[in-house]
Amino acid sequence: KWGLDTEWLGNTIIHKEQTTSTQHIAHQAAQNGAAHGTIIVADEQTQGKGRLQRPWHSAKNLGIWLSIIIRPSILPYLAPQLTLMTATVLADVLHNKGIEPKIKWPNDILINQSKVAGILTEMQAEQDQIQYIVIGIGMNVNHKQHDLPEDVNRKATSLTIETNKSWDINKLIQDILKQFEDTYADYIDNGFIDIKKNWENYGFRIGKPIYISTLKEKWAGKFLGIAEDGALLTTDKNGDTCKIYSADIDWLV
Ligand code: BT5
Repeated sequence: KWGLDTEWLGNTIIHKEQTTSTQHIAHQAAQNGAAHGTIIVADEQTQGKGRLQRPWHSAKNLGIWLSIIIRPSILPYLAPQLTLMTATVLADVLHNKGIEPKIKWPNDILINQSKVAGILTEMQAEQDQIQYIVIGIGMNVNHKQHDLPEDVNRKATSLTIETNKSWDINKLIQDILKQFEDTYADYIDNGFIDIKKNWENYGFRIGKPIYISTLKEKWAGKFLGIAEDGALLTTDKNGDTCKIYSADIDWLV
């Protein structure tokens, strides 16, 4: 049915017409032993989620609401690299279709400065061993403006709004999973180096001023790039270089 062109990714696909969140189903499946490469995909989510329990708007049949279970043998502290890797996967797929996406650290894909997709990476680890990671991908595809949420931190958009045509969601899923499998193979074989380079081609605001908000504070810094481990490299309040692992960034437009 799905017509995938992959070797291991999506060998098991759990499809739900409607579910709370594909992340939720993925955690359950992974805890019950679901294989590396299992995919959960929904036509509609009633409780789609972003980072920090924020809601993710997931309208019926209009977008890609998908979670991937992987079981990599990497150290847990490197898991944020997989968010950045997935962002390059989505950016490459869109780029290959003639769209010019940007990646906003850590997990947003933008087209014309509006958010078209987001990534949510969740990990289950014990000490230095990863049990599994769930990578959630949400992409607005065939939404018209009125199908999108308005109470969003950054203006939302969809592929249809940006390109004035409708898209085949199944084909996009095929392309994303193929690109994910290829990029993941490179990551496992060669580490983060190629991905970092590719990320920096798409990275939004590199070299420019940004606002950084962590749970504790907010300040203005300069976006210096990303570190080998996937952290954000920026300047702190004293102008010294620092590494940030978890934050939201923004900028003046
Ligand atoms: C994200 O979080 O961007 C991660 C989104 C991951 C969604 C996928 S869908 C499949 C899987 N199952 C799930 O339940 N989740 C994953 P974050 O950076 O925290 O951004 C969340 C913010 O984006 C919200 O607070 C809104 O402001 C905004 N937002 C919500 N829905 C949106 C949408 N459809 N398009 C654009 N922006 C949206």
